[in-house]
Amino acid sequence: MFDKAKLDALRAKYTGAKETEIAPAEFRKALSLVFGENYRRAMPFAGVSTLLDLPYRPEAADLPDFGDLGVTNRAGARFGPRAVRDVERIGPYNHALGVAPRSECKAADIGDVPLRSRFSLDNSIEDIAAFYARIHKAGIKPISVGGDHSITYPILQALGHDRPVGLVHIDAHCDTMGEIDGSKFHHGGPFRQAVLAGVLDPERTIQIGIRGPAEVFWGFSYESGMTVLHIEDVDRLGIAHVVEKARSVVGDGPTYISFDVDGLDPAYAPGTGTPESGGLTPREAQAILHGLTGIDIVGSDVVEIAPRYDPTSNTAMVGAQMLFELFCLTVLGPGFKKRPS
Ligand SMILES: [Mn+2]
Repeated sequence: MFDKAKLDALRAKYTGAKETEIAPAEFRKALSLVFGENYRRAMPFAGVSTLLDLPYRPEAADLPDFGDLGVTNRAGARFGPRAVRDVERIGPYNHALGVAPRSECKAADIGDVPLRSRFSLDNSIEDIAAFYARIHKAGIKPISVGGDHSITYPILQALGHDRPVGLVHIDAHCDTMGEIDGSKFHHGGPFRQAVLAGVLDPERTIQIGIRGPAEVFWGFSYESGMTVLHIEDVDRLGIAHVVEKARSVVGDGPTYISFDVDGLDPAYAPGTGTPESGGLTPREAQAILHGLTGIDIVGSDVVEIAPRYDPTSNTAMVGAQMLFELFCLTVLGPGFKKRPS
């Protein structure tokens, strides 16, 4: 039978109370983000959509989205950022990592990278590199939404300029191909270009979830010394050992995380340009990311969300969730300068 004294105590505590005052201490920061200064909860369906509901501050550095001139097959990733901005109710608190990242840092949606021409991939690569060079110089750790995977090369050009970075790369594809149709810039080759440019350390690079028929193009991964975990390796090792392997490959140095949604099985993320059956589940991907807490993340991205191939919008939702996980990992990294309170 329900105890009367216990009921009275619950009534005394909860009647007319503000969640921000009575919740367990670890939730209070997150709750104050939810309720704001006036103790009014914002309506998730109202207002202007931004990435992870962050304030929109394009003037802050002039987080980005992009075109999809670099795709080899189905286009549409240019609509990825808009679809991710439309996703509501991700965060603010991450139970697995015990953090509400927005209360640990200054973060904003800084808008889209201004591109000179929608028709020139080469110009766009230069524009992205210049944009991220400014961000990097300002000490900002960018978390980006593509766009197709060709964006990651110019981002790495900027972030790896001073010293090559390490990489945790979740994807169905190694993306270390060479030229196609006379262009070395495309979504199948950013990591070859980044190694050749001296901005990515292949010995500190791990690629996870690899599968599909394009394997014959990825010899560069092996020859340069990258660690390649095919989906069968993930099954064989189990997630805990995948995490252990990833941590030992990237070590303590500066590390970038690149998350292609096609690393996930198309059952969960069909809205992408080059889907491959037999992929990771979102839970496996989250478990891998959660295992990376404490590594020194200098930047990250979620790419290849092409919403038009997914009328359910699940791809954008799972992409936004991964973006949130990356945001949490970023503020839990050793190189992160927490906001003075
Ligand atoms: Mn891919």
